[in-house]
Amino acid sequence: MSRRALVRRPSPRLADGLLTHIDRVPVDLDLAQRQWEAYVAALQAEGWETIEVPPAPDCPDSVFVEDTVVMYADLAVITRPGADERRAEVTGTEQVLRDLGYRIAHIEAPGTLDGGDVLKHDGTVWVGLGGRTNQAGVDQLAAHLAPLGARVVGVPLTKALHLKSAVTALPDGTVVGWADVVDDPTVWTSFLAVPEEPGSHVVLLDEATVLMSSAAPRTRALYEDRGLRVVAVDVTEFEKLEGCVTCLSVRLRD
Ligand code: CIR
Repeated sequence: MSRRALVRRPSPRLADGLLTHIDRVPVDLDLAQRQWEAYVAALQAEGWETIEVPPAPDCPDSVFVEDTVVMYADLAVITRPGADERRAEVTGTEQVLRDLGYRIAHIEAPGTLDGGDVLKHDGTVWVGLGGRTNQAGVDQLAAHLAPLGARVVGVPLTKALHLKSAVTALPDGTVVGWADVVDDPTVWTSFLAVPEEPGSHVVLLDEATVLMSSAAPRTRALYEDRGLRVVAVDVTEFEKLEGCVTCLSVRLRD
């Protein structure tokens, strides 16, 4: 199985990105660029080939490429982002995935769905129903993924921007989250509350390795105690825009 990941370099307008739950603080563009390069280098060092989606300099949030597509096996479901300001971002992602040979489907109006709301593990796809993703979006995703055997489950999301701002999953399926922003942890049979908010975001690099923010050292230790290897990166400039490690890439596994 090849391991490839889409990434998209930051827009020069990154500092104008949308904010919903936090106040705007100055963003250091040069530092953001360096952090992005280090993030990409970390993926590559772990054996992931990175593929750049053409930059979208006019779209401040375009670096958060995760929101533009949901991958499932050989199918790319191009999203219809919940924020109008982000709708133009999907074009570049679709073109790259088409050129790579993936089958393409679309979320269409009145549906909205952001990739950051979609958490997949072992055939189950949880989708946060919050400010960005609506029921029509979830229903359309379920229809696209049903032939592939996926079970799509809508979950309430009122306290975080995206589902994956609140929870992600470890390789063994344990869902990890920052309890303050998780509406209903009983959705998951195995839920682990982590001690730091940025610790709830992990990108699975392989069955024993996770990528996470270096802003959560206690959570890192907790994961290491569970036998995981942790790769940590600085993503402070993206965290200022409500982004995290998951939003900055889309893993392709076929
Ligand atoms: C937004 O509000 O859309 C961006 N400022 C942050 C998007 C982060 N993406 C994600 O959590 N998947």
